[in-house]
Amino acid sequence: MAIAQGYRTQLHNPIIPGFNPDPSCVAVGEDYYIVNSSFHYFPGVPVYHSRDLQNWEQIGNVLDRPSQLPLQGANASLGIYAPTIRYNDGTFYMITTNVSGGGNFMVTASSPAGPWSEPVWLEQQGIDPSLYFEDGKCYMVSNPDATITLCEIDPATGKTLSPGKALWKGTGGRFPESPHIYRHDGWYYLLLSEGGTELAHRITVARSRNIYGPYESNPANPIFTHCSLAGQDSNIQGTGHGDLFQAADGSWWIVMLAYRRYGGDFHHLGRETFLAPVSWAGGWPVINDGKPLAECMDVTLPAPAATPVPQRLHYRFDGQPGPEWMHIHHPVDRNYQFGKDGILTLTGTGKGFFWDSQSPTALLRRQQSATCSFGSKVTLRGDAEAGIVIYQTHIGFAEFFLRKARKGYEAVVRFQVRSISHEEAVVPVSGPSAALSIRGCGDHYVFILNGKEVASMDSALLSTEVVGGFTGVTVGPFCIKGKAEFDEFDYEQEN
Ligand code: 6LW
Repeated sequence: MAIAQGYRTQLHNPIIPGFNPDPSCVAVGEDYYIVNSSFHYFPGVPVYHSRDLQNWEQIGNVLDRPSQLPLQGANASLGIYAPTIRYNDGTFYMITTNVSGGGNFMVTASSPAGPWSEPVWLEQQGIDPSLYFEDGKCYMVSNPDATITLCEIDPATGKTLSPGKALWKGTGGRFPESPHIYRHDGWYYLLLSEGGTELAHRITVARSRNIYGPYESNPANPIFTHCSLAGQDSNIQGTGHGDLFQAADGSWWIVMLAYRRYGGDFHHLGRETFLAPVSWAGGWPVINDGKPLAECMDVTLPAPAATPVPQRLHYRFDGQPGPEWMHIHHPVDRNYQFGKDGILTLTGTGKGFFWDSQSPTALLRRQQSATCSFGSKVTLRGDAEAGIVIYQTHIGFAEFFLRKARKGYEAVVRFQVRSISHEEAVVPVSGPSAALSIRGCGDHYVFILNGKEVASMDSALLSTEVVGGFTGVTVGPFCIKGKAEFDEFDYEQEN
């Protein structure tokens, strides 16, 4: 194969920071698309596009209609698990599992920005389904009974056309998952992750001359993990759940998830999407020359890439919000009014975030850097409770809000950490309006009322290790009860 003539540069990892786990990538010509899992959020499964592999723009969400995404009973550990994106014969496919409603399904589109079809439900269960197309046939793999299993399906109806064939259980690590099949130099490769999505996460691979097996395990397995001597000191941990792809210049790459730790062995931003180069040696894929991932890596990209710039976003809510904005479950539309004057008016439901089965009134986006700042000017209309939130799970969030006091109004900083609900600060304010902002400072947050610091919080208290879930923190305006106006929302982050 020709040696790739690319652009030597420094790659900044993660390529898609913040809560963007379980990445899958497809290359179509010089365009690259990544999808990620979304759990109990609506809309679900973000789609990112890039032409340089460094800078990724969210161009939509695959599941943007309630009919595609039943979320009843879902929480930050349920709902939509790992998606796979593939392209065949002019059609994009996204296959995933809704673990709280219906199991495995796929949707199709002629453009990854959408619209995507209604779900086609699939018979073979197990999580992390993937597709492989060859010679007019469509194969599906997933992991029922902790065994990677292959069947042929009719992609139009989802009907299974061949009985499930057990291919591999992995090398003996727990949770063999995230299977993908590829063809290279006459071999079929079966890429897996084992060890679970935490510290022991690892990527393993097997190969066969026949798609149905038998598959031989790579003697060098695991081919990638930070749960090793080389990786133990890295701040990046949990590396796994990879998907290989070949770029337009012939070079091979892998996207995978990993998380970065803050304030000890804690991560609150969620599992993020990382990129690494792949080479082939002795008929096996080698990831990043066997070296651990780093936040800055010397690589040869297929196209010149701009260095990512810090983001300063100034949201005026004067129309439908962009694709980065999400809700917990399906929103009650009438509770969100996007004014022509850029003012967002939210109406509370009386239910807050400590609630599993209903959508609280909140507009949330991923916190994509540990160093960031966000906030809004909030005005209550009468007896309301509203402000800004950092949300991880229904048992892990921090609210900074205004409410009516016995006399006048007050600003409150309230933490929910597992079973503890705690008011860290209660500060009188002169009227129903105040500027509320939160600064993320890596291992802690600072809460700022009208320009003055009033409280702080360890970000570890909102970490996955403490409050669970498969997600990462999201931030934004919310209203618990009554009505409140938000005069624009600012979000700034350092990379
Ligand atoms: C996902 C599984 C995993 O389905 O975590 O890290 C699960 N890997 O493959 C949820 O994200």
